[in-house]
Amino acid sequence: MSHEGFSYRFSKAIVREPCRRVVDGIRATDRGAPDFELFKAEHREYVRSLERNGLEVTVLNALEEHPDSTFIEDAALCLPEGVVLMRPGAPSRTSESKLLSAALVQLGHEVIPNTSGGFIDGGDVLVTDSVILVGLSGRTNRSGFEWLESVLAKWGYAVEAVRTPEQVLHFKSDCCVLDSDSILATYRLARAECFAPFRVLTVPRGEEAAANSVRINDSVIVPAGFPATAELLAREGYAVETVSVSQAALLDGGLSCMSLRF
Ligand code: CIR
Repeated sequence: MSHEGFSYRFSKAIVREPCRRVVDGIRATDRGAPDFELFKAEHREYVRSLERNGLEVTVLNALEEHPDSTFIEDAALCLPEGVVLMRPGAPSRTSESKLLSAALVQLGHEVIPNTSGGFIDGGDVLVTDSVILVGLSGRTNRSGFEWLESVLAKWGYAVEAVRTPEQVLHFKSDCCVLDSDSILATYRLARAECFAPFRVLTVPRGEEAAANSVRINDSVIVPAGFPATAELLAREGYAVETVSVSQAALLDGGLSCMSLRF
């Protein structure tokens, strides 16, 4: 059940090592394949920044047959009541949640299997302190949403379906929680008016990718290379850290998708 800070105060995280085949990961626009060694180095830095911010991080082995499996957030949703398996909407990613499930059970987590006939990606699920927003997208459909809603309703969560703008991969590609009352979002998402009771800080134009930041305990981790967003957040009183995700970005991935936080 939610409480102040529920959506950004964490003590643990699970990440998955990028595999060699990460270079074959899905991308909407081909701007070149990521460099495997650089991807790994950036991933290590990412893990360090989670640790610096107080998280105990479990690093799962790379899954060689699953190029996108380092984007672990799409395969599950971690809540205090249990881990809810997602059903990723990209055909090449559907089996990731089953493989993750086995690892989570080994780690002692209560895992709720996905029995939905639809699709739902964790990247479309924004957990805030007061409501869980689910962006319908190219990866998450109405029946995937309705299934998640029914699971979360049993635990007392308010869940709402919203729309992910067409050109955006996942709802959280374009927004993140800053605190109990505030969201960071792109103009195109803020315009969709799905954040009604929240204060919305909009990412300066040209820095849209910086909306995929993550608040972790006392810091907001922002992707490197977006100085206007970092400055905006610092001016608003947030402690900002930057981490480079240049290689994940080539596969439309960002900071939030590379960990499960709880
Ligand atoms: C994909 O297209 O599924 C991956 N290449 C990137 C997934 C990024 N995940 C996320 O935004 N939650």
